[in-house]
Amino acid sequence: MALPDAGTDSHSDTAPAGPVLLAPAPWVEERGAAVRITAVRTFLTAPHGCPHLVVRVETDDPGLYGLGCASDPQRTLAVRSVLDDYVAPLLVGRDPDDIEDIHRLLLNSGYWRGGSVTGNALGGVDVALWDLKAKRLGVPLHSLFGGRVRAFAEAYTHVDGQDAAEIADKVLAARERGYRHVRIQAAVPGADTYGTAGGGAADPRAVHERRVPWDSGGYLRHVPPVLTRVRELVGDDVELLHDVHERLDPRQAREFLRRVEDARMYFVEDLLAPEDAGHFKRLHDASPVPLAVGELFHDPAQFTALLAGPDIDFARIRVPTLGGLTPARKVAAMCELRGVRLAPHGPADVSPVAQAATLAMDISSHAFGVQEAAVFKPPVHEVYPGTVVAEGGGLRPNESPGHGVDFDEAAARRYPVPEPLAHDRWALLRNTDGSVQRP
Ligand code: GCO
Ligand code: MG
Repeated sequence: MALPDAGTDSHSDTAPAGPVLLAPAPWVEERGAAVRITAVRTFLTAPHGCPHLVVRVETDDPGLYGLGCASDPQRTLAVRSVLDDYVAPLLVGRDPDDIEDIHRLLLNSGYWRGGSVTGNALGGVDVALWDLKAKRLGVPLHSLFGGRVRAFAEAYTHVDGQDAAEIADKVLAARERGYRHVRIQAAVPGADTYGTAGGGAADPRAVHERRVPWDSGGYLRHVPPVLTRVRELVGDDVELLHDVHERLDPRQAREFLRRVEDARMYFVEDLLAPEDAGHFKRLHDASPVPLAVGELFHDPAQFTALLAGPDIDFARIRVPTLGGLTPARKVAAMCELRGVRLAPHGPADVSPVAQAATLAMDISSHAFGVQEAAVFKPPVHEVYPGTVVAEGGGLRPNESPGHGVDFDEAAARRYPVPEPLAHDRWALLRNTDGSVQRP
């Protein structure tokens, strides 16, 4: 028996005539709406290799649509189901202008709060609605957020290597390309180290077959002197960042900060896993090394807890996971008021649609610090016309209406998501004692 629509008494056997618009906005019922949402469509594609999930919110105004990104490489199909099976039916018939109302309604609709799957689904819709609103008004998205406060967003790129000399050479080469901020990842001999060739997420099956154990103690002994040596080799005319990727426990984290002080890092990212975030205050009070955290946060409350002190220096907001620009901009405003800077997440598993949306926030926020800037492979530019490319170490938003990035469905079909989805890559590492390593 089909479940009764929520618009009817679950004990009645008379189904409503057609789909019921649940909790309709009374102001829309009174005065109507210029346009209505007619469909929420999702598209899977992988032009860079990692899965992207694009959301397209369509309206009864032909040619007027908004694009969002709900890309979660670890749970792509689950996010797509939330969108297709739960969110889309709830949105059809609504006024796309009522972004805050829709965001709260979608949050409530799941009842049980949060989680990255819900976050990414809501994030995809939210960015699409902001894109739609700006397109309807004929303005670039940052104009809706108060306009520009900077000409470009400072960008950082990634380099990695087997030793300090190799890393330093790559840093200097990146500096030559105009980057003033460079993330450096050092391989730990015999370990699958995040962010280095073959380590971490690079090749999940190879990591699985290699069965190389992870040794946090080895990472703690090996990496700080490499970071310090890189600083000695490249000098102070470039900002150096490092991503610990949650590989240390609080005791090791405290020691790590002590050992990297002379590297004069711009920030050290994800020193702890979100589950250990309660230790950030003590670490932040004890060390001059700037701390960045947040790409794993799916609830703004995870940021507000750390901004109260503040116990961090940079908020690594991942716009899709946090639920879109609506919550992200609220965290950004709090960062501005608390003296914390933005360093939004943006590797290649965040599509150019989300990158452009994040850039609209960066360019219009006084809290902005630096933006992670993926270097996308050529097929990405074919699938996403308008993809923003870092120039001179900075990202400049398009001035076209909306976030300025489009989506070519035909091109997207030429880059299907590889099967099986590399969604299990973060579950493959075990510690030397055989326990699973928490990424
Ligand atoms: C970063 C991140 C990524 C994540 C990836 C997970 O700082 O760019 O740590 O590399 O690991 O986005 O899907
Ligand atoms: Mg990271």
